[in-house]
Amino acid sequence: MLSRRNLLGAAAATAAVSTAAVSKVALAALPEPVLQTSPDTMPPLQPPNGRPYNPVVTLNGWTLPWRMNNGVKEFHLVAEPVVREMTPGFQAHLWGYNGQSPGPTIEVVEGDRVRIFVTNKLPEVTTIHWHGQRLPNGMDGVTGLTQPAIPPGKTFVYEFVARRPGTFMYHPHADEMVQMAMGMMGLWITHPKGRHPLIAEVDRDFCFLLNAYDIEPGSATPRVMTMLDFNLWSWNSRIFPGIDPLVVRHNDRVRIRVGNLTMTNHPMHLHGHEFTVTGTDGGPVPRSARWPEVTTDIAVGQMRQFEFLADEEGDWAFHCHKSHHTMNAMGHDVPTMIGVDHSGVARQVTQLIPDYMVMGERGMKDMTEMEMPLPDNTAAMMTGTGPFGAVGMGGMFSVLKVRRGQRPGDYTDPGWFQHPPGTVAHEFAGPLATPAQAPAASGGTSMPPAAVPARPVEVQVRKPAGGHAH
Ligand SMILES: [Cu+2]
Repeated sequence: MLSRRNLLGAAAATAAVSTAAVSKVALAALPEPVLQTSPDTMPPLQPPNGRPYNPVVTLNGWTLPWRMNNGVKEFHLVAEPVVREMTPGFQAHLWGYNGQSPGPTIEVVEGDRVRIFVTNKLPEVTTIHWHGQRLPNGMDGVTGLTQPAIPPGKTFVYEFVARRPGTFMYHPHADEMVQMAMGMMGLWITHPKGRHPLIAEVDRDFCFLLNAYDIEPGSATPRVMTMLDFNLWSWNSRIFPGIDPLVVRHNDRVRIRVGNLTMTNHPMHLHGHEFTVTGTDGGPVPRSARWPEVTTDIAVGQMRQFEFLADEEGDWAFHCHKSHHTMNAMGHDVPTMIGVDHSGVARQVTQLIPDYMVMGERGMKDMTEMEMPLPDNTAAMMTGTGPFGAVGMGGMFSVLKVRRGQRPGDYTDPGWFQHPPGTVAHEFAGPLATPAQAPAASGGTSMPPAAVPARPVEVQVRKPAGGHAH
């Protein structure tokens, strides 16, 4: 048996093995961990020391303060169980860092020497992998391969120079399936030192991670064995309407950085503007390789940063374009009832089950207004209220709010957009026209009768000659 004294000695030896470059003085003085439990979007953390940079805004998140120690930026991450409000009324029991899932964003500057203390308060081993970074192999955080796992109750230290500017993330490389399904992840931004030819200076710089959970309505802990059939699609472990709007000033240059740590791809779609993908976790995209988009697909384990000029005022939807990802917890067993008249059945069932409700015979939109009793701890499937009624969305959905009156650096929600008169789609009030019938080719049938034998069809392909037709 090891005595307590020997145990401490063993721990110190383990730490020394993995952190040969760290001085004993640094180890002796562990920085106080900073905790944050509010789900609100925190204002950007202006750097109090070190090289200056323009900080990011983590959607429904925050940036971890550091301690400067002889020119080294020291951070302290604590891996621990957390309670995350995913949307008002719905609390999830997740694992995260420093009081939250995702963990805090780490912001440093190209060339910074960074030392990160990682304390494990989980019931099992963990590590942290610094996704996308150039670093010494032994700092890469892969359990068993590049370091011993961090046992519960122990603190390890990572140290490296942030060599490359860009958008990165961190997550465990230990029991990953469980630990990422439980919400362990965070963003890492390395700002360029000075002006960079491929990295534009922007007025607003937002970041968030795509994550997904499978939490049975009425319960609070994710099912960690789920591979594809997640029921909560989130940004920074928040679901609409719990995701804060991205508030910008009219004509701001805006950058949005998104990382995907779910099990599927997410085509991110912005309304009202075109954007350009300016960087990935591999670095800035060469200018010659950039093109305009309104949707960019983000595959698993990828990061994308995209930029645009916010020159159209309004409340612009910004969401994943997979329609199932803009919904909240749902029963996947709900049959499609569109077009089925089951009022007779409903009457009979109601005699047995008074609360029975018929759903979906006119589509599912009715569910947005339905006063259906929900279990205590869950989110409505399609929810959110806008100035014109129910939004009928959930999951990976938010709003880009572009306002003339927004002050520089002000991220407070300006409320709903006041549309100029005559610029909102409205009911047509004129006389209705009789539907015109498009001329049919033969006898009014839209498909050729089956009896007609198939004949070879001659196709002529003509290249445009000379000028194009207009
Ligand atoms: Cu999606």
